[in-house]
Amino acid sequence: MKHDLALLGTLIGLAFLSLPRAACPQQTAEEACSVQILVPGLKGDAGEKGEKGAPGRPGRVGPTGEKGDMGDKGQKGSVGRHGKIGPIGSKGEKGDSGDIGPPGPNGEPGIPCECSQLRKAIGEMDNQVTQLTTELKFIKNALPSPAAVAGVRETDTKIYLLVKEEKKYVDAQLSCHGRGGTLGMPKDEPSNSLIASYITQAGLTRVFIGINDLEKEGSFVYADRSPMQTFNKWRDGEPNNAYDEEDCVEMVASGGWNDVACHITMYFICEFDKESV
Ligand SMILES: [Ca+2]
Ligand SMILES: [Ca+2]
Repeated sequence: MKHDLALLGTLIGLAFLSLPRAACPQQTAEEACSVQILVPGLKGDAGEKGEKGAPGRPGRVGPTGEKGDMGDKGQKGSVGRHGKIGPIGSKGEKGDSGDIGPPGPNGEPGIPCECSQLRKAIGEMDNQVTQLTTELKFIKNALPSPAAVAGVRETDTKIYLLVKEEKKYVDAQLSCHGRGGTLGMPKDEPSNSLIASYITQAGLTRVFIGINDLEKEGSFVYADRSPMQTFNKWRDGEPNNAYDEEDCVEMVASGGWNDVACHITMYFICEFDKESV
């Protein structure tokens, strides 16, 4: 509407200026020309249709729409690649025992023997071993040394036993032999001293030792028949073969030797090799 009014005002102004002054020379301009100015011109013909305009600018972004309905489920995909090997799991519980297997084949036939007698002998030996083991255990635990218990003396190679039974020389030698040894044979100073102290500690004054000249007068040998060497411990004036009957030898508490009659009786010393015990 505003455009239309402005267009109308412009048209009116153009019409007023274009009027010729000669059309009303006798009258004033205001009286003669005001009637004609008020008449509008004829409407022109319609113009040709204009060309199509350029596209308009894009509109503003609209508001977020409502959530649509869930679509249909898609098809199952193909199998994926193998994953990495996982860590080792904890140990499982022990399973149940399996069934008992079938019996094995028969063994080879045994060798015939006097089994009943052997079993009896073995049983007796077992009992003895048990008893000895018990006694030895007691001895080891309760006492300072086996030697002290048994009342013996020992060196690196020998064991000496003082037997407190009064016997003649020959019987004494048999007694020692029955025990696995001989009458004591002092063949050097250490062994002689040991036997002497043994006698002293036992409170004795004399014992038979393994020396004699039974086979040949004046030719003394040891109980193992070995000849006497340079070592000896004869007391002063001995051997004297008194009464022509002294063919055996005693040791007194001091360690000295004296030839005496073989038929008298006294305690005696036995000697054992450790290797043969
Ligand atoms: Ca003699
Ligand atoms: Ca004598």
